Amino acid sequence: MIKSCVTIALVQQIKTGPWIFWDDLQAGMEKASKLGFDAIELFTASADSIEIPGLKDLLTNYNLELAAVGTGAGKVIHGLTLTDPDPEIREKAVSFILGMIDFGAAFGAPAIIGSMQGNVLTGNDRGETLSWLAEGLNRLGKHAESKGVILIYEPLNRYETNLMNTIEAGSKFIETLETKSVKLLADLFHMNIEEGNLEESILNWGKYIGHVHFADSNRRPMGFGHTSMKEIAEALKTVGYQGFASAEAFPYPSPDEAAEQTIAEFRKWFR
Ligand code: LER
Ligand code: MN
Repeated sequence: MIKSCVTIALVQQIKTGPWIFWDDLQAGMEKASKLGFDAIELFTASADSIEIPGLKDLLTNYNLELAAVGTGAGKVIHGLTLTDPDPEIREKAVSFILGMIDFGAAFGAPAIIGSMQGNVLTGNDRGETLSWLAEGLNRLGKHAESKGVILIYEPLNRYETNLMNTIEAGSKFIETLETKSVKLLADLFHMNIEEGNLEESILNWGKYIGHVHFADSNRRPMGFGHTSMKEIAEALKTVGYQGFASAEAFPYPSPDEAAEQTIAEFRKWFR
C-alpha cells in the first residue's frame, strides 16, 4: 500500500524551498501525526544535526516513520556535488552523503540524491561527468546496501540539472551501474516539466521507482495545479509501487493548509 508522507525542512539556507513544514521538528511531527500522515521526510543541515535516540522517541510517540532524508544541504551549504571537476570536492560530496546514508539507515530510511548530483559544467566532457556520477552512485549504493537500505537518485528538471531529466534517462543510467541498490525518485513536479506522458513513464519504468515526491504542476500541494492525478495514481498502483507519496511542495497558502490539502488529496487517490 502506498503511504503518505510530509516534508520537514530544518535548513535555514533553503527557506524558500518546496517544503511543507519548517524549522520546528517536533511541531511539524505533531501536526503530521494529527493529520494522519504515515511518515515524514527530513531535510537537515548534516548527518549529525539531529540526535538519533531523540528522533527515535519522537517517531514512536507520534506514530510516524522516517520515509527518507534529503542530502541537498551538501550542495546548498558546502557547495559539494558528485560531479564537480575537482576530485577533492567529489570526495567530500561522497563523504557527506555517506553520513546521511548512515543517519537514514538508523531508521531504515534511504538518502535522496537530488541537487547533489550536480551538472555537466561548461567546458567539461559529458561522458567524463557521467563517469563521476556513476562512480559516486556505485560507492554510495554499495554502502547503502551494506546498511540495509536503498539509495534514491532523483532526475530533476532541466533548470536544475543537465544530467538526467526524465524517468527513462534515469532508469537507463541506473541500469548501467554495478550496484542494484539505487532506485529513482519520481518527483511529479519535475516530471510535469520533462515527461511526454507521466503515466506512461511510470508504467514503463515503475520497477525502478523507489520514492515519489507528491506535488502539483506548479509545485503547490496536489490539487492546486493542473496535474491529472487520476491516471498517475492508477499507474503507480498498476506497477505495484509500495513506497511513499511525499509532499515536497510549497507551503501554500500556509504550512498547515498545505498539509491538510495534501492528506485530503492523498486519501482521494490512494485510499
Ligand atoms: C529539488 O528540486 C528537488 O526536487 C529535491 O527533491 C532534490 O533536492
Ligand atoms: Mn524532489
